[in-house]
Amino acid sequence: MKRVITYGTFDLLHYGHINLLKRAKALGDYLIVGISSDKFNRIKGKESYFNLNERKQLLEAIRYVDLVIVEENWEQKIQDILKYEVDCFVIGDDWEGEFNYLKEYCEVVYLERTPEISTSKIKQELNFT
Ligand code: C2G
Repeated sequence: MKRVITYGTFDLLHYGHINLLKRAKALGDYLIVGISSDKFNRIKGKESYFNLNERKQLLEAIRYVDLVIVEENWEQKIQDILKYEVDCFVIGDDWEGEFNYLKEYCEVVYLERTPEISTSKIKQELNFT
């Protein structure tokens, strides 16, 4: 069984997120998603509309997602990859090159972002600051 992992905040879940998760799952048989905690979001400089539990509930309802774990920091990826015996790390190409250090442990794939949609765009258009 080929195990894939990805990470993100996944706030205000939208079709760009779903496109990423769908393609990530297609690269293997089992998809793990590391969802950023509210505390880690602040470290990333993000303020999510939905809190961790609300975002986790949404992600767990997606047919492509097999397991959701919590992402607490930048450093946990290697231990996650080892712990869950991950074969492939996937993330959007807005992160192109940032996670090449993981190539020592698994495949690293950067997938094209879905154009025209983002959580920040949704917030701006709905005047949510
Ligand atoms: N994404 C996408 N297309 C969009 C928007 C997002 O493909 N239009 C992808 C991103 O590239 C990312 C995933 O969806 O792979 C989740 O996006 P975010 O929630 O913005 O995640 P981010 O804040 O980039 O967190 O340690 C990694 C970080 O936690 C990644």
